Amino acid sequence: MSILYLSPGRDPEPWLAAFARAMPTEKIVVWPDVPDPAAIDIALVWKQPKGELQRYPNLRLISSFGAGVEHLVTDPEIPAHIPMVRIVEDRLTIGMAEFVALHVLRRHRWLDEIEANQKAKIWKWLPPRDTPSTTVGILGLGALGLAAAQVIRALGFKVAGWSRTPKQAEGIECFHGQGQLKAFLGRCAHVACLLPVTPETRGLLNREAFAAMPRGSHIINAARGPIVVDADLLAALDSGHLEWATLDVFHEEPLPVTHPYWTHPRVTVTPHNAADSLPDYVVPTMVENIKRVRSGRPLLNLVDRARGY
Ligand code: NDP
Ligand code: OXD
Repeated sequence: MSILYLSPGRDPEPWLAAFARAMPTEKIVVWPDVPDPAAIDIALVWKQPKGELQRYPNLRLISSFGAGVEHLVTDPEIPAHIPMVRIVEDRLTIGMAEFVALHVLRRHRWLDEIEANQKAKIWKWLPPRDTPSTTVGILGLGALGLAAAQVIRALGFKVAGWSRTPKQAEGIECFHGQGQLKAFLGRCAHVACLLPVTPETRGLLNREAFAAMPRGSHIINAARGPIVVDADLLAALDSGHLEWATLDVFHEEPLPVTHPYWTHPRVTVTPHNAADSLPDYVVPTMVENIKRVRSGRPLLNLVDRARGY
C-alpha cells in the first residue's frame, strides 16, 4: 500500500525527504498524479478539493498536515468510517506560545510606539504597565491554548482561560461555555484566540464580544479568520474601544491587498505563521499514527467529527 500526499500548493520535497528518513521503504504518491487510487491506504491532507477523498476505496486513515481540521470536517463526502487525526506536536505548540508571548509583550511594553518614536527621533518615556495586575485571556484551553497560558503565567501575568467544557489548570482562572464568555472577556487586557473554527465559534468575536472587553484592550487572533467579524473589529478599533489587534489568520488568505487591515494604524498583520508544521518535527507524529492504524492500535489525536475539532 502507498501513502498519498495531498496538499495543493505546498512543496512536497521537504516532506518526502523527512518521510524517506523516517520510513525509508514507504512509497509516497504526490497528488494529483495518482496512477492507482486503490493502492492508497493513508492520506496526508491539507485543503483538499472537496470530494477528492472518496476516490480511494482502501483508505484507512486521513492525517491533517496541521492542527486545524476544518478542511476535513466540512467535507461531507469523506466516508464516515475513515478516522481523521490532526497534529499535536511540541515544536508547533511551543511556536504558538512564543507567538502569543511575543505579541502580548510587544503591546505591554509599548514596542510599536517606541519603534515609531525612534523613526521620528523622539525620546519619550512611556509609563510602565504593571504585569502582575494585567490579565491575559486565552480563548481555547486545548493543546495550544494551555501551553500559551502557561508561558504567559511564567512571565508573571494573571491568566484566564475559556473553553467549551469545564477545566482546572493551576494558576489559570478557568471559564467555560457561552454563559461565562462575557465574565471572561471583561477581565482581560489581552485576549488571544486559539479556538478551532466550528459552527459555534464562527463569528464569536463580534460587536458584543468586543464591547465586553475592557476599553484599551488588545485582541490576538492566531486561530482562524472566520472567528472574527471584521467589520465589528474595525469599528471597535476605530471607536478607540480596542487599542490594538494582532491578526495572523483571515477570512481570505493571503489577505487581499485592498483589505483595511493592511494599513490600519493599530493592526499588526502576520502571514499565518504563528505556529508552522515543520516536516522534521511533524513527520514522526504522522508515522506513529500510520504504524498504529496498520497494526490495529488506537490512534493519537483523533478528530471528533460531530464536535468539529
Ligand atoms: P484543541 O482541539 O487542542 O483545543 C481547542 C480548544 O478550544 C479546547 O479547549 C476546546 O474546548 C475549545 N473550544 C472548542 N470549541 C469551543 C466552543 N464552542 N466554546 C468554547 N471553547 C471551545 O486545538 P489546538 O489547541 O491544537 O488548536 C486550536 C486551533 O489553532 C486550531 O484549530 C487551528 O485552527 C489553530 N492553529 C493556528 C495556527 C497558526 O499558525 N495560526 C497553527 C496551529 C493551529 P474543550 O477543551 O472544552 O474541548
Ligand atoms: C494549523 C495551521 O492548523 O497551520 O496547524 O494553521
